[in-house]
Amino acid sequence: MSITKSTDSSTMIPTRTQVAIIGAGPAGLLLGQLLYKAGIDAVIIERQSGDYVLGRIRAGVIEQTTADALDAAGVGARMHAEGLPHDGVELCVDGQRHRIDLAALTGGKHVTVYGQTEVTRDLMEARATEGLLTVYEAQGVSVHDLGAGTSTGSQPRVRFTRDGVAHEIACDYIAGCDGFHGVCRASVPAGALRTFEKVYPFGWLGLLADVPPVSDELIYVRSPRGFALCSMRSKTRSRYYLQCSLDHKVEQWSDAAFWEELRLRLDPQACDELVTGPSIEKSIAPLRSFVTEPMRFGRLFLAGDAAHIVPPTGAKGLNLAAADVTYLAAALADHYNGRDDEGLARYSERALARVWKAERFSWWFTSLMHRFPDNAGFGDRMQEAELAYLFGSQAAQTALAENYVGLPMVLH
Ligand code: RFL
Ligand code: PHB
Repeated sequence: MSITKSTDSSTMIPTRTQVAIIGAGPAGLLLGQLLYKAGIDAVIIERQSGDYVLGRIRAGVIEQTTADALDAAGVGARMHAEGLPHDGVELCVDGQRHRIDLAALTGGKHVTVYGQTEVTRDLMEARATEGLLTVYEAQGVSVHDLGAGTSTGSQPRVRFTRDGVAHEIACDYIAGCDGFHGVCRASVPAGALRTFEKVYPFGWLGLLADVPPVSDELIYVRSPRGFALCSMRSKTRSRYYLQCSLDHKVEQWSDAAFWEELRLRLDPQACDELVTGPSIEKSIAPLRSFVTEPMRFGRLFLAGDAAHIVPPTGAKGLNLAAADVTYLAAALADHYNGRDDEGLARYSERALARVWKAERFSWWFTSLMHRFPDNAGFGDRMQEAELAYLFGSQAAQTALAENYVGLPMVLH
């Protein structure tokens, strides 16, 4: 059984569904599974191939609320078996490491290190097992009749082409899970949404390699040469990042140059213990904070990166996407079970309350740990004072730990 195959023939694509989900990233796939569990009919429409989606190397840290959502969707088994529970993280500042004891500071909470690729694979597999439809390689996807300000009878539609055949799916609701560059947010009339944005003057160069991690826990590094992160996917696969200039191209970075630069940013013990090897993947990601308000326009609900972006320093992007679709799935279940529409009415407000707190944490952690090109002088001293305060204050460490393991979700 291929988990990334969409349809055997385009005749299988229906003309109607209850919820059309645009995008088969973690937000769209998890929403699809939660809706299936609630007995709600949904089709996922994705512009890329399934293999392309699985090939994207992204997040690695799963909060407890995300793990709970994956369990609720019936796809948590492999994460529990293969994921690595982490009770702490380390911050390395100017060559000295400080451990933040996440479990002790949060009453026993932890995060799980389990790659986004694996989460995606588990969700795709569950979808294929249940025979649920994902239309991959849909071209020219467009959304219509979103219904804001019209009568309740309005019926949204999704149009696209697959294998040269044009399709239209009518639905009750559209879930815009199509990421930052997707079509859903862009289809809302100008002026109906307000956006907030901060672009950072650097990127992250990431490298994946089949070498054992340098340490049992993640190390976030602030050094005079810039930020670095030592992360992992398993006990035999490591993920490292280096802060880099935005004009750098990935082709400029040989594996040898990457490892050499990483060594220059690590503490002496990590340098001694670092195991290097050929890269499996290397890529550069820009860093951005971005929020759309509200996360709804009529019968279109935005979720995940389609509605907001965080810089990866706080490891919040995938987790926010999971929280959004947990709110949305519960709201749609209440609607279709005839309970009430309060969840749909309050979706944006509830999701945004959590989003803004994660935006604040990701911005704070990014600002604390990176070298800013124009920061020499006062800005550097502020970082140093903040770090000295953090390492000397249990209250400050508790604030970091609470945010890192993930803030609670308020469902009702
Ligand atoms: P995605 O994953 O971007 O998926 C959107 C999907 O929509 C498709 N699409 C369309 N489909 C149909 N029609 C169109 N017109 C379409 N336009 C786009 C796309 O092909 C895609 O398949 O968004 P989603 O589902 O909201 O998930 C968000 C997460 O992927 C993202 O927030 C995280 O990866 C962010 N992130 C991290 N998050 C964490 O929680 N923990 C981490 O440790 C973490 N590390 C990271 C990260 C992101 C990174 N990069 C590369 C930005 C590390 C990095 C380096
Ligand atoms: C990752 O492993 O890709 C990762 C871990 C923690 C972060 C960001 C990315 O904060």
